Amino acid sequence: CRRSNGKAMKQRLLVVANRLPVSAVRRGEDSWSLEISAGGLVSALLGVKDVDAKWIGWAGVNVPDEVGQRALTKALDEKRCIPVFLDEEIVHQYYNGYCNNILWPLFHYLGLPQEDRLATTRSFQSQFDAYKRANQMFADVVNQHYQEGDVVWCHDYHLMFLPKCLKEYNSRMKVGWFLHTPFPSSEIHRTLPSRSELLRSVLAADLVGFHTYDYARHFVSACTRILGLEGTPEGVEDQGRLTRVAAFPIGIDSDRFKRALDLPAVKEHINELTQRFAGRKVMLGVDRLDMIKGIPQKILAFEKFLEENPTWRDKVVLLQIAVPTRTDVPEYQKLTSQVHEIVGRINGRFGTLTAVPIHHLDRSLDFHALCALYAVTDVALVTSLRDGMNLVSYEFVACQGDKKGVLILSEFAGAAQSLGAGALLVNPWNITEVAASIGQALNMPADEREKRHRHNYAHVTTHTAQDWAETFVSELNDTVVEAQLRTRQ
Ligand code: ADQ
Repeated sequence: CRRSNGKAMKQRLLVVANRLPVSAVRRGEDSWSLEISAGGLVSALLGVKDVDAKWIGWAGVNVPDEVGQRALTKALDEKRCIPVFLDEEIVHQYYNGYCNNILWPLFHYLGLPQEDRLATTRSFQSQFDAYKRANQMFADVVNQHYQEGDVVWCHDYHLMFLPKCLKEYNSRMKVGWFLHTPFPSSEIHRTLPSRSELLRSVLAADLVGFHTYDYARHFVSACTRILGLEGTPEGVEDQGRLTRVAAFPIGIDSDRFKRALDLPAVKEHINELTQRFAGRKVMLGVDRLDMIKGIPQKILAFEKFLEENPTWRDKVVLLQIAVPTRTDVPEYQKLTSQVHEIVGRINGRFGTLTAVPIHHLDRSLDFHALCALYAVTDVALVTSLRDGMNLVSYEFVACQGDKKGVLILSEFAGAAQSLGAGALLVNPWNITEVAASIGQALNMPADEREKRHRHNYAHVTTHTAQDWAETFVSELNDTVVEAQLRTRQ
């Protein structure tokens, strides 16, 4: 706490992310309805003690007129949110272009776009320019709302240019940056045309955080190999100034899941699902429909398992819930059709008149329905090809009470480093291995399931989202002091 006029004041935290945690729908010229999304990040930050958090970000809608902008700003203010207004063109170039076509696949080891080279190079530059312009617009809004003593926490690959813009406004601003995706090997990052500029702007932050130690190490290697700077055990040093680099593994608000399981409506839903799938083991996949989640690989592994284990065919069902994302992008449309085709083939092959082995839903489920599904699941299958952390694996563990289901988890998800001892780790590219792990999970003796579950449950309930946020913010406070001391020495 800070003190002002003898009164204790909470420290203000400005959380800057591409998207605000609200969905905004325009109801009239000057009226908006807002719904706050109760995701992990929101509950994490609400739970940080002695901190008064405000969000800054894009509301996800184009608001070209001033009347609409004023009304939305006012409505958001009540939710402790501050909007950054981005027009359609900049969203197209910055968000769809540079963020999602370039940085997202690259950071997940899928490489840079490889269509017509010249076209890519040309559009690459204009997309990068738009990225920098958008980051500057975020910085302008932060600067307008910043007060001495505030801490600014920037999130994710959308805002890698932001720390530099903020420090240009005010070098005493305390700035942290956290990446929610993996940071790739420096050999991958090297292929990015704007590799140095992005690294330098991230280094302007006082604290740089990643989900795992490996990502932090990759980042430090990129700074040493590409920029020729010195990596130290604490971070990266440039002309006497230290940028602290560390791992801060995120968690979930596990109590929120536990509370949901006690609700009568959720209990009823659990009973319905239990009856519906009686006599069958339930396997579950919950993912955004994205290339990185390895959904086709997962389904092919399940097919292989059914092929090799005929006695299981009418005793197991795979529920795959996939929320469509970026539905306007041809690559994502292709992925959707590919998944549908594989599911159709497998259901045609192994289904009967009364039952099919795979239930695939292209949609999001509400929180309570999701909790009920996690609770009735015997085996959760997370086969991401790369994933910063993967919270679905945590949520599944949090919702397993007496059931003590098994988690099959990709070794390429950050969560493998925290839940690795309790889960069955797999290489999602190796379909034979995943199929064998499905068999191992379904046949696992109760005492082994119990032991593995106990390990994971202890981790998920003691490394929560709130701990994650608190640790980052407190380390950010300490680090800035340390960095300033060092420059003064
Ligand atoms: P995501 O790629 O979105 O997040 P993940 O961590 O699994 O991946 O979080 C997804 C969230 O969406 C979970 O809370 C899950 O419950 C929800 N969700 C997914 N599918 C759903 C469905 N069909 N219906 C309802 N809800 C669904 C990014 C990174 C991750 C990192 C997080 C947090 O890619 O690696 O773990 O940020 O840092």
